[in-house]
Amino acid sequence: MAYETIKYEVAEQILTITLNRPDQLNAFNGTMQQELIDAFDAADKDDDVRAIIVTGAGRGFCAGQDLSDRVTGSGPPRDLGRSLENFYNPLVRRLRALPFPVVAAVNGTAAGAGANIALHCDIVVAARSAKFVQAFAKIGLVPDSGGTWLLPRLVGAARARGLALLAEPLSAETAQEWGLIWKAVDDDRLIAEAEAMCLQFAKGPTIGLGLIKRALDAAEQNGLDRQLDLERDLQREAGFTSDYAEGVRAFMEKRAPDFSGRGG
Ligand code: T3D
Repeated sequence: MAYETIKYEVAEQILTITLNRPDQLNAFNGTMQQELIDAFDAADKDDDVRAIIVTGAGRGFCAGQDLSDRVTGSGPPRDLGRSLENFYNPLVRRLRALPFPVVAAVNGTAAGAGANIALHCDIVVAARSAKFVQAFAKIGLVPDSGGTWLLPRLVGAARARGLALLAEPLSAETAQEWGLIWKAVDDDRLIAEAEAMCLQFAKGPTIGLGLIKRALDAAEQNGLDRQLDLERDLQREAGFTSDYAEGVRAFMEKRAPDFSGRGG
């Protein structure tokens, strides 16, 4: 698909979305906001897509909102609540609702909303040279794109407060050590690692993987009783898929399963 500020490339049922404004460290302008939401919509509708990699062109992953669009002159200040309502919040909801795995391949600095959008992906792999920065406090803003919700859940209250209030860059290795991300890898291995993971997903039981995502998302809100009920319902759904039947058959026949994808 042809976009101006992102690249959208599908191969072997894996969609790679590359944020592509490298001179601005892939910061979000209005066009990139629209294009990214559109790309997620298109992927959701395309049964040929069974996993997504999100990465950045050039030396950065994404520097959050493009601040050159936010310089205030003598006019009234912009309503940033509206910006969240119209773009960042729908983007996060769209991303988290995708019914198959999304891997962030964080190739360089991920700052502001760019960091939090990466952290909403199901798996975050980062180049060892990459950094995560909750840059908001440096310009008088509050972590958004779900940052205040994610950070304490991922790294605990003390580290969340340090990251949000100090706004200092966190190295990929420390991010891994703290449990903020899945793993840090050598820079030249980043895309290969993300692709290997997505190949596994693209050959996997896609409906089942989507149900796992739903269960883990719901667990953020549910008590044990509700979660047990939900696991019952989702397991029932998984158990009726042809992929489950194929998984069991393949196991018994000591061969690799041939899962059927999003229709499975
Ligand atoms: O506004 C709303 O709608 C509300 C929602 C807000 C969501 C947000 O994301 S708010 C947070 C916005 N982002 C930031 O505050 C981060 C600003 N950038 C930085 O702090 C640093 O650039 C980085 C820590 C990300 C990277 O530092 P470094 O030293 O590696 O690179 P650099 O030299 O600062 O940046 C390289 C170029 O990218 C530079 O341009 P130049 O001088 O080469 O022409 C720089 O201006 C540009 N750039 C980096 N970040 C942004 C940006 N241009 C526009 N907007 C940016 N966010």
